Amino acid sequence: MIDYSQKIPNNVDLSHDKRLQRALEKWQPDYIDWWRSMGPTDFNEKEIYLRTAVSVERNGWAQFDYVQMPDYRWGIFLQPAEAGRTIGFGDHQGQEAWQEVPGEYRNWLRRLIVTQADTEPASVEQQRLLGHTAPSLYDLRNLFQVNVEEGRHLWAMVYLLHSYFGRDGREEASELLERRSGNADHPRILGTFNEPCEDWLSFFCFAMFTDRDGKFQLLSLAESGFDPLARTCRFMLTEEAHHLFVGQTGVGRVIKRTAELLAEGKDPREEGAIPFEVIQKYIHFWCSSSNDLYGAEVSSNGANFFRSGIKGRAYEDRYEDHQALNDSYEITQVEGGRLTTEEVPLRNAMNEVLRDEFVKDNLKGVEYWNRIVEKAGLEYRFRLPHRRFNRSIGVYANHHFDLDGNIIDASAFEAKKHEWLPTDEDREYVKSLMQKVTEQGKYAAWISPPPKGVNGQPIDFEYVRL
Ligand code: BYC
Ligand code: FE
Ligand code: FE
Repeated sequence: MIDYSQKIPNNVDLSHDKRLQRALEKWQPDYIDWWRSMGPTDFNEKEIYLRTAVSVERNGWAQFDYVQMPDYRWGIFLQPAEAGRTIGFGDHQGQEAWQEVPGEYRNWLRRLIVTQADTEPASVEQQRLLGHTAPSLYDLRNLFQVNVEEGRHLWAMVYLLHSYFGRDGREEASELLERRSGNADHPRILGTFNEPCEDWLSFFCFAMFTDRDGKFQLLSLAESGFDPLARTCRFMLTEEAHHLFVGQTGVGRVIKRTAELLAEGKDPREEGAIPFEVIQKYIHFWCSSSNDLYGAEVSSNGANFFRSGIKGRAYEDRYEDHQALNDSYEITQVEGGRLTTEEVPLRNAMNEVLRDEFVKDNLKGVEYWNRIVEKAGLEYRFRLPHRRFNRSIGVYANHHFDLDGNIIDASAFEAKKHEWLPTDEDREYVKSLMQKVTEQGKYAAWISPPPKGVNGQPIDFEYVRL
């Protein structure tokens, strides 16, 4: 007999839940196969200094030790239940939170959970080759930490599918291991998760912007009236913070390296570093792609999710009115090639409300980057592209905009595109710098070392035993 509490750390009483055990017994080997074939290549036998969550207590969710990734103890954790929790928004506000899936919302809930779940393995697939070109052992370890935690996020969602959605939940759980990032015939569900992520500047931008979509989607699902989903997402957010840290400080360290060279009067290209303009183009690309992840500006799906109490707003308790029935939201539309504004009922603008929070949070990261540039005594400033720029989803999708959100025609966009988005040459240049550095305490020439190591360890610690 398998000792579940050892193999699968959990706070869902797995050792007494026969149904869940049976479902997981079938799914777990497929997951490991998927990890071995689609997860990080070639590092499965290496010892990595990783953090594992073994309980939800303060001292249990961050245990550090050397582990081989396939032996990582992917656990199932929910934030402890809050006695008497009620639904915080929408038409069911004030009613007792649901411990089982309400029949009338079953399909919507399943779709939201599957969409969330699908992003987790997708990101691992996107990042699978990066281990070969890591700029240091510290960064290599951070990559793998992110990867195993995205794996755990998949477990978290599969737990919900297995426990609450019966047979079709089990089928969805299998399909999560079958879709493939970037595969034309069987792609991942959301756009950004099919984009190649083949160099470390892309990885850092992904962790900055795309994982930040994760943060806000999780925050809004953490408000859900379906209590197991809310509690699952709350615990996932504790891990998400590290992913955002990797993204923001990763880009920051690339900027710092270039800034120091410029301050010494050197040409970054000659020193094997990445020019600011190229970094800025990567920011434009990943930020605009991640803007798409909030869906359409005007969305009846969004309204339904809110009305039914299954997906709220981030930080719902900061709002006074949890009904959102009396207010409207001004959406900028495109009509006859010009920008116009339209008032829509607030409930139909929930995707846009969440995107607002995302943009605000991104701006703090950009300010952090600009402090690095400023400290080096340089004039250059990084920026976000306007949310209308380079969109593939929503009301701006079939139009062209400049970085400030002004509408322009297709030829004007074509003429400027190479200044705004990474060109083939930019990508080739960045890729040419991606040579692995595996000596303890050494860092590639295009990135500055971190100010401190992981879990109080020094920056020249043996984070990966190669
Ligand atoms: N790409 O009403 P609309 C993370 C579809 S990231 C392709 O605008 P709705 C992580 C949409 O499905 C967080 N298709 O959208 C990060 C709909 O299709 P149908 C992920 C898209 O329904 C890094 C149609 O367009 N979490 O955790 O409000 C590493 C128009 O519908 C896209 C979630 O997404 C797109 N970008 O959907 C690892 C939370 N956007 O029905 C992990 C769960 C929209 O017409 N998902 N479509 O066929 C949701 O809350 C919602 O499904 C969405 C918006 C936010 C995606
Ligand atoms: Fe995740
Ligand atoms: Fe993440």
